[in-house]
Amino acid sequence: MTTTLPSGRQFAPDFLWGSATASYQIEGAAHEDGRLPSIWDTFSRTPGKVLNGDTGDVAVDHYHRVPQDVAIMKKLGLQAYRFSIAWPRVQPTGSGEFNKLGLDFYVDLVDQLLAAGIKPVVTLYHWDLPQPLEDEGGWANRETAYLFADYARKVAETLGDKVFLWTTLNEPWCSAFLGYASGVHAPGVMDDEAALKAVHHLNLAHGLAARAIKDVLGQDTPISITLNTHVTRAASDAPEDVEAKRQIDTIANEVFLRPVVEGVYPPEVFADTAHITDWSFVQDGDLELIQVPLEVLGINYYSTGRVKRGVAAVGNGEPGPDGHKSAPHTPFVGATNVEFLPQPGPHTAMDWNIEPLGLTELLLDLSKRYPSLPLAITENGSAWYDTVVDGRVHDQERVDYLHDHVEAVGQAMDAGADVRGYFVWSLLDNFEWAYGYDRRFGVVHVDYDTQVRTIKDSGLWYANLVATRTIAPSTEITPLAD
Ligand code: IFM
Repeated sequence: MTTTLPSGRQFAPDFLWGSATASYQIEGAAHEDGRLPSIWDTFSRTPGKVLNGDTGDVAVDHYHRVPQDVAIMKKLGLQAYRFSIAWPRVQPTGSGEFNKLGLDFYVDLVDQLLAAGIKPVVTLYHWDLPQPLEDEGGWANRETAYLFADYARKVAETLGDKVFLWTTLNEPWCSAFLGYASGVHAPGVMDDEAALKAVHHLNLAHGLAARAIKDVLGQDTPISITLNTHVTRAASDAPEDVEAKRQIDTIANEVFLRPVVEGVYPPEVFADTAHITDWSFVQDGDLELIQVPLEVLGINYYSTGRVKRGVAAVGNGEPGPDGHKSAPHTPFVGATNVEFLPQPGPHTAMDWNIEPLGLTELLLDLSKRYPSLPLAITENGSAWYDTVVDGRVHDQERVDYLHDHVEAVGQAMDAGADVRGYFVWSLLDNFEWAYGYDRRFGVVHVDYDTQVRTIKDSGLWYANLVATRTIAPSTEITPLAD
């Protein structure tokens, strides 16, 4: 791949540059200091669920390497670090007692970040639900939303105003539909009604947690949620293809966006899913609780999708709009007879198509719909099969990808989108869920045998972007000063 968009753009000094990770993907120490299993510990141990039988037991050992990893962030010049808190580390069974050692780990991480001049951006839930809660029905059980708010309250009391931005949930679409409909993510359930209940209980959990945090830290406390808002196009202008796209938009985007931002469910979702449920699990007053003013809406963007009206109600095994291959049991619940078409290349190692201007389109669409809601790119990046050669990782494809996507953000801002920051996914190579350690997303390479970290060319290029606020040509890789 080469770049397709121009270089040279300069960003304003108040635009925030960071990187992102998630607890189960990097921490390891799965059985230490009181942490108990999450649904991902269980799922990854279930034969056939994760490539090569990989687990997050050790991951990239971040739990034992915080000083080293914060030093790398400082060397890269990062202004902010988005990480998630492992619920089963701070409240091992998901209810009742909290674990001081688990909480201390995050207090220490936040203190080290602040000492390095890096703003902590906390995500409270990035998919590692305590297993005992799943045993009671997980996100299909309303009680999980209330327990999540208790946990959020405790974390807010513990970390206080040291946190720059609180994000309740990461990509609830994945939690609900990959977890409970297609079953390709933990907990591996395939039950469409459970998935729709999970949607509502995740939305409710967001609202209750946001209110708990504000209750503890004050009404002005900055709150966000991160959505992997899908960019889907209709294969043609034919009404049936346009309707196929509408169905995907509804179940992938609108069921989260509309309650969270507007306090309503899209009416179409009730008709689309009437054969599955009557939505009686939505109780009076829930939508008021879900809608909480957001400081910023977090957007994770990787690729695009294209759909047409098909003949089958199941996925076709091709990459879907967020890049996840559609499973035999579709995660797009209620979008009956919709077929995802293969997207033209280039593709990353995940087989996800690369289309930077899809990001421009998404940001503009959201900012037109919600002009007073600022946006941030909370994840963007690409996976490749990187190798270290003579102490360097020449990941030119990733540099090209970042170059074009950062420029795509700039183009959206030129056209009026209010975008406040960009977080590259990911800081470190890590456990990529059902793909295990096979594909690498980091701008820092990790040798999984020795845990040695090597800043890739993409990390060097990104450090230059952060330092200069200017998009250098992707061929310009400037070494870091020691
Ligand atoms: O690794 C994931 C991350 O946990 C959530 N967003 C997508 C990334 C790449 O698949």
